[in-house]
Amino acid sequence: MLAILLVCSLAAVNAINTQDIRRYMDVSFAHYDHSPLDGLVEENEWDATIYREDLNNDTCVTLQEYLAVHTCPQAAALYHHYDHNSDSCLKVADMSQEFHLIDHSGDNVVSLHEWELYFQHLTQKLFGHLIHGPGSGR
Ligand SMILES: *[C@@H]1O[C@H](CO)[C@@H](O)[C@H](O)[C@H]1NC(C)=O
Ligand SMILES: [Ca+2]
Ligand SMILES: [Ca+2]
Repeated sequence: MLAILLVCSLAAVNAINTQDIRRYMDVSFAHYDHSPLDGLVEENEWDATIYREDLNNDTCVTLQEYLAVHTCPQAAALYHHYDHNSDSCLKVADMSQEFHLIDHSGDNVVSLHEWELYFQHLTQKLFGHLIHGPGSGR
């Protein structure tokens, strides 16, 4: 999924600042928003990204499949974050659960603002030690 490209890009840069993070997030949002292209990310746009990682088409994305698609060192941490019920299968249900976390306002669509908040929290949670910026105390 493109979300991991975002996270990998962020983690790959040593001294990233909050301005870079925002630019990466805006680009990734635009990639997700395509059907329909309406300035919002709908759940179908979010959930569909999992099919590309399901290499054997059995509706379960294993860690092995995930790491075959995403080779950055942070991929395993992100996989475990998304695997909500820890059954070692990323499924549409996991993606759906995550979507509703991103949709903070609960209106079943994700705005750019919700997207930015979510990825700020996610990157802080998983890779906070890598992110430098105003207010980070470094
Ligand atoms: C899985 O589905 C994709 C897209 O429909 C197809 O390109 C691919 O060959 C399929 N892979 C297997 C192992 O069936
Ligand atoms: Ca859309
Ligand atoms: Ca699979």
